[in-house]
Amino acid sequence: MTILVESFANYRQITLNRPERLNALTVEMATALSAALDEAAADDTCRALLLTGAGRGFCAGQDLTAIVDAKPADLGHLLDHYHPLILKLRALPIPVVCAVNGVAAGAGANLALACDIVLAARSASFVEAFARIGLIPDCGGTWFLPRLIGTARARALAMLAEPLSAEIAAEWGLIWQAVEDDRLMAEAQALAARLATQATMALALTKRALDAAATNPLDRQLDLERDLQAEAGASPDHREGVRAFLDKRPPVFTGRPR
Ligand code: LHQ
Repeated sequence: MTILVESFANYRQITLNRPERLNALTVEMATALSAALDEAAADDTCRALLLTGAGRGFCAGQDLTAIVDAKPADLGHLLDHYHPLILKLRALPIPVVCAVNGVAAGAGANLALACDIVLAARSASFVEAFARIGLIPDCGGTWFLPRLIGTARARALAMLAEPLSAEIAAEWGLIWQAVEDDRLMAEAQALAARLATQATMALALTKRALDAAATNPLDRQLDLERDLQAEAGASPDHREGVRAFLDKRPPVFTGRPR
């Protein structure tokens, strides 16, 4: 199986599972991942997702053995499998934590960057490897990089294809945190479990607003915030949050829209 799905109390863990190839991506894997995202989204009890990789790597990007003889059009067709996955991850109405357990290269790096909160093991690295094989960063790389770390760093990473350590990635704001290798999964699971107890709908709407902000002018973004706030305000979790604050007790969120 190219991916493994484990269910915990309120969240699911998806593990990319081709460790002998550093979890390099194939169409089969992308299809399985896409189905796993759909299943997670359809399950009301699943209120967060954790994505990680089996073995010593997170994901080495496209499996190069599969494209060695590919025609130019084939590369485009391949991305027809990967790019919808990136959009699906961004639009998922639950938070997605990524635990980058080892090297994240090419599309694998950008798959990690598409997640909401990225933790990486201190020994992990990020490589926008595309330039090494005469390609451009895909799977959102040219969108995520400049937004996360600014154009100067984005251009150098994309053009030089040098590995970036987890620590510098965190320092630059490419990811949330670098953590000790032996603490990675415990911390990532604790984070997913914590997010799974939060007000799920508000988190989903927050994702939407943050993504829209990348292209909206301020006036349109303020209108969007007003509309989404009205939606969030109609949720039982909003009422519970306010009540819990006034009662001086921790809130108990259900994650249900009504
Ligand atoms: C691999 C791979 C790999 C196959 C390691 N494929 N076997 C999408 C579709 C359409 C158009 C094109 O673009 C894309 C998006 C992309 O992702 S393009 C970019 C593809 N990825 C790369 O170019 C990265 C290639 N890999 C590497 O540069 C290195 O393997 C990294 C830096 C990831 C890790 O280096 P090391 O830690 O030294 O490991 P390694 O190179 O020894 O790899 C371990 C094994 O995994 C090895 O196999 P072997 O049989 O010798 O043990 C590699 O051949 C295999 N492997 N990446 N992408």
